[in-house]
Amino acid sequence: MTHKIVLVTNNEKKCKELESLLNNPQLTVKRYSDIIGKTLDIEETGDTFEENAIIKAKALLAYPQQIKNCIIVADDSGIEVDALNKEPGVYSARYGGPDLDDEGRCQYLLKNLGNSSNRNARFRCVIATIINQELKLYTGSVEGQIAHSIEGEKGFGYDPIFIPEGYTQSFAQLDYSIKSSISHRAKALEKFKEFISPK
Ligand code: ITT
Repeated sequence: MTHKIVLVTNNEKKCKELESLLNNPQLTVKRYSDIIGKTLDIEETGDTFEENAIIKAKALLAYPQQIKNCIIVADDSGIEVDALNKEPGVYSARYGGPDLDDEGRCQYLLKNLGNSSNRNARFRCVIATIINQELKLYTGSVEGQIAHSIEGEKGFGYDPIFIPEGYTQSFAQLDYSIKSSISHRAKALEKFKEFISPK
């Protein structure tokens, strides 16, 4: 059976990753803005990735005609740094204020971490799906270390300062096939794909 999936995100690079990870002949993947004809400014008021993923997914329920027979998929994700009391966490997209871009947020995190010898960190992802009004959550995480400087140009967000466990280079340096097999998002989506299209 072919499923029609609607992705709820305004982050172009995250959207591309989701599309690539969901690449499967049984899935038709659409962007929510193409389905409802506009973008939404969804306020992420939750204290957890779970709450924010649910807020994003539920925002589309206001468009019942357009989303008829679709599976809604929303992603809330971020990076937790142990020596920064697990910050920025759910505030990853807003870390350091609204004027910073991805590179600025990486620099800000590196400055706050300083020369700390504890550089343990992890990316977390919660995928919220709604199928026929039924909400489900899928989680994934990947452990690693914060680099001492920005390294590499691939990916997005905090990829240039995150070195996944078992590697010596950042997600922004490593071949994308590595991130797409071990990332927080890949792990969460794997569970979702297994649910809708069991092998
Ligand atoms: P949407 O809410 O519209 O999906 P967003 O960018 O605001 O887009 P989040 O609220 O989930 O998304 O914030 C996640 C932030 O965490 C994102 O902006 C990145 O900076 C970071 N992040 C999440 N996944 C990442 C990844 O795979 N690689 C690098 N950084 C990531």
